[in-house]
Amino acid sequence: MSSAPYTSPHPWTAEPEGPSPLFAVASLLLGVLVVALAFVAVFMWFDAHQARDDAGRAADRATSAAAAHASHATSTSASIGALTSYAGAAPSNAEQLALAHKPFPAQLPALQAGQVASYDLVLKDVTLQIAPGVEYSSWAWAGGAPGPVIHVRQGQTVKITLTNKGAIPHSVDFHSARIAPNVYFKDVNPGESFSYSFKANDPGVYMYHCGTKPVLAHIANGMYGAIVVEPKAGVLPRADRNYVLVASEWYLGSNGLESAAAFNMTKAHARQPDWMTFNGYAGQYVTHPLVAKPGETVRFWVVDAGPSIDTDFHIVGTILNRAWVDGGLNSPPIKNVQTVAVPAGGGGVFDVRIDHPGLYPFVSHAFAAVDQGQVGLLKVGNVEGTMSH
Ligand SMILES: [Cu+2]
Repeated sequence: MSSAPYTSPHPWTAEPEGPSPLFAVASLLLGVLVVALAFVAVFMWFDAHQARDDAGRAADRATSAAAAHASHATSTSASIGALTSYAGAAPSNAEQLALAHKPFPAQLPALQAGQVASYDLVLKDVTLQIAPGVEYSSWAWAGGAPGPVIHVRQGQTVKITLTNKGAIPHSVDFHSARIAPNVYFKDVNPGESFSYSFKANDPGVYMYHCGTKPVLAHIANGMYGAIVVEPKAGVLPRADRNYVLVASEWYLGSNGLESAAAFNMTKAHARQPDWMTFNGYAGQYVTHPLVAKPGETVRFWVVDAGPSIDTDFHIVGTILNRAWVDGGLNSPPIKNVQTVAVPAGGGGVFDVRIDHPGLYPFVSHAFAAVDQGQVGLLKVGNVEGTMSH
């Protein structure tokens, strides 16, 4: 005996006891409703989460503002929440102050004789002028920021002694060294000294800086400098003058006119500096130009200390005859170029020969940097006056 094959009365279901069409439609609608409700619930959760975050941020801002107000906006970076720009702040006697300012010596210092070149670096919390009348509470070097220019010959052993006269631990990281950072770039406690050596095998111009966390704050506060590792004698074309420029940014928690400004981490994270400088002081080589005679070859050793913004090195009114990109001197230079990028944490070596007397501005051609102070003049020949560009 066999039963007739089963045939479902409902083509949309294979279930022997399938639901009625009405029940199926109702189920479908219910399903859609459940899914829709789930979406609504998820959106509401997101919305609530967002609102809570917004409220949290607003509360943080309010707390920060109150704290900043209470501390006159100068004590700590964490107390400053806004991105107010203090670019261009200047007292009425800014011009006299700029003239009275003693510029950071840009001339490449002499080499030390012998197999070992020894350098003592002293870290110190000092109040610096970073623009005419603008004071900044830095963590920098005994002589301010940048640190002393170090000049060694390829093959020399560089002996660094770091003494920490600051209030918190610091360290020093040399980009020209090939040594274990955990061993040599270690934190040195206040009041202590630490020495290490490395062999300067790689010619070029390099950054050195404090590498203690948060590195952004330590560099932005002034803990950076340049080391020139000159190739063996006769390798480079002759230069009549050598100038070292260290580009950097300053992030201020106040305008620095009434009292010294402190570092502002919010602006540093946003990469919104108030001032940008060569060798630590806005426009110092506009009022005190670097000099050359017509026809001389001038070599610029440029480091961009950042901490975060590149420098697009350019000299107005001429073309860079030779450019060693990224500061390494093992490769041949590129020739006759207008602008060369120097990355944050990198360097560049630039030769220029100018035949006609005049005032030739050197700039970062990312022009916001010029307005913020990263500009100087190369005065070729005996020409009068000054110019800003
Ligand atoms: Cu430091």
